[in-house]
Parts: sequence; C-alpha cells; structure tokens
Amino acid sequence: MANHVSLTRYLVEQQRLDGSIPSQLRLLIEVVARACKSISHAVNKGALGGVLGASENQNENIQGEIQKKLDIIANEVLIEANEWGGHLAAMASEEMEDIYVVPNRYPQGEYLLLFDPLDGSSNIDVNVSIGTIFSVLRKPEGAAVTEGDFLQAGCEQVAAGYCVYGPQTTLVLTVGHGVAMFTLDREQGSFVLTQEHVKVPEDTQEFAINMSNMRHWDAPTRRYIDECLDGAEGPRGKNFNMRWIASMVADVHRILTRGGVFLYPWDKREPHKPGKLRLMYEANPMSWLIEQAGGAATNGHQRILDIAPAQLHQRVSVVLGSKNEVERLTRYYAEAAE
Ligand code: P6P
Repeated sequence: MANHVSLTRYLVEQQRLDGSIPSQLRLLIEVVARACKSISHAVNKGALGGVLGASENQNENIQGEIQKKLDIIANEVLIEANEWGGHLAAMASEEMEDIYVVPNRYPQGEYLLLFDPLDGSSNIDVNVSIGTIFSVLRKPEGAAVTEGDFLQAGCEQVAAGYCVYGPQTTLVLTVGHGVAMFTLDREQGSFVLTQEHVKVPEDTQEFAINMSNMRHWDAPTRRYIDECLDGAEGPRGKNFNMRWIASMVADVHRILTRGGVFLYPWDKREPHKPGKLRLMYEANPMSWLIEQAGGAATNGHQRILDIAPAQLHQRVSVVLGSKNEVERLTRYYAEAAE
C-alpha cells in the first residue's frame, strides 16, 4: 500500500479494516500531522525565521529547562491546531505545568492529547534533528476533565507517534496495528506513506547512551555497557557501535529503521529521580511504537507500558529497542536484585 498513499487514505483504510479509527480519532491524527507540518516549516527556517536561541525572558518550563523560542512556538501551534476541532477534551504538554482544558467556546471531544512539542531542543541551534512526540488517550467517562484523567498507563494509548524534523520530515504512527512512516512531500504539502509494517530486529550491535554519565550508573547498566565495549573478545563475542544524538526522536527513529538499543538509565546525579525522560509524553509513546514494531521497552524492572503513573510530569528510566538486548539488561537488573 506504500505507493503514494496519503495519511488520510491510510487512516480511512485502517478504519475499514477493523473500525479501530473512529472519525474523531482520524481527525485528531490529521490535525496533529498538520501542526507538525507547521512546526517543520518553522524549524526549517532556523536563523532566517528569527526562531533560534532561548525564549525572550529565558523562563524555565516545568522541567526546570530554559525554554527555546521554538519550544514555545511548537507548543502554541499544537494547542491552537487542536483546541477547536471537537475531538479533544484536554491537552498536556512538557512545556506546561497544568493541563489545558479545551475552552468552553469549543465542543469537547472524547480524547486526551499529550505531547512533547519539540523534543531534543538543545539540538535546535546546532541544526541537528529534533522532533514532536505525541500520545493519545481516551477521556474517562464522567464530568469535567481533570489532570487525574491523564494518569493512565501507556497500555491505554489509542494512538502514538512522533514527527522527526531532519533531512526529511517524517511522521511515524501507530494506532495499535503496527507502525507506519509518512514522509512530508513539500511540493504537495502532505504526508505520504513511505513504509508500513516497520520491524525492529531482535538483535543489534549498536547501543545509544550518554557515555559521559558512566561514573554515575548503577551496576547492571555498567555491566551491560562494559560487555558491549569488550567487543568480540568479551562475553558478547561481537563488536558494538555507539550512537548518541541527544534527541530521543532521532535515536528512536534510527532504532526503528535499523535496530539498536537506547538507554537513559537512573544515575547517581539525582538519585531521587527515577530517570531523566518523562513517562507520559516521551517514554510511553516511544515504547508503544517500539513494541508495535516487535521491540521491547522497560525501565530496567518492568514493561514501561504497564507503569501506573502517579504524576503528569513524572520521569522514568528507559531501555528500549531490539528485544534481545532489552531483555538482557532487564535480566541483569533482576540478577542484581537477587
Ligand atoms: P542528555 C532531550 O532533552 C532529551 O529529553 C531526549 O530527547 C534525549 O534523549 C535526552 O534528553 C538527552 O539527554 O543528558 O544526553 O543531554
């Protein structure tokens, strides 16, 4: 079906297959895709668009990170694109402390949208790939939407994906029946299906981790990476390559494209934090994509999609990618706990 099939046609045909994409969800995904197209145009302008660098007042987001101009632009684009359509009840964003309830002047829908509007934003000013990550949940039955309605495990997602702004702008999506990739055709101004039934090889010789944190890691992570570095002469009997783009969207896209294992583990720098990455709008959508492509995703101890969230912006350790590597590291954690 990958012969210049548009995103809309793909979603309509998925709906025909098994009714898994009600019209409101199809509209939601199409609106998010159009917002990503706008973000892509803003990112591509770079210095010419006056959008590089930190935000005017250098304010920090809920994560304690200085917001970039493009962080704020991307967040506003997603809010403005999605608030009026009648498909959403509320939104949550890495860039906003509280949820954003659809204003009363617009119809309320049955879905909740969560996003990291521009992940990897430290790479914006050095022209390295960044991206938008999104996750869709159903709004629980009941009265007015609250933050508690968002606190659902990742296995409750009904759609998840990201848009990577790199040499190509590519939207990667799952609605629970595998992973499909759509490349932005700038001449047509639309996303075109360029790959479906994406598969992550179960084995790999490529790991992604920020090695500068090595002295802060716990024993299982240290054991796993040391064995990779020992190469063919070591217990793994094969050599490993390393990549670290410091942009989760770019690292995950590489893993979905050619395999690999991505690690952002707990470390001693901030021992009270379970990890750096955020569960609800980074780890959950990326973990579902990876599992839908035949990979695995844990926090070292349990399946990420089974984690019951306690807070909207809570963090989590992440090990995801080629199934056999994720299972090996998760086994090392279990052995260390014995
Ligand atoms: P570090 C980007 O800020 C991000 O949230 C992920 O996209 C990325 O994988 C990670 O943080 C990079 O973290 O500590 O290597 O800069």
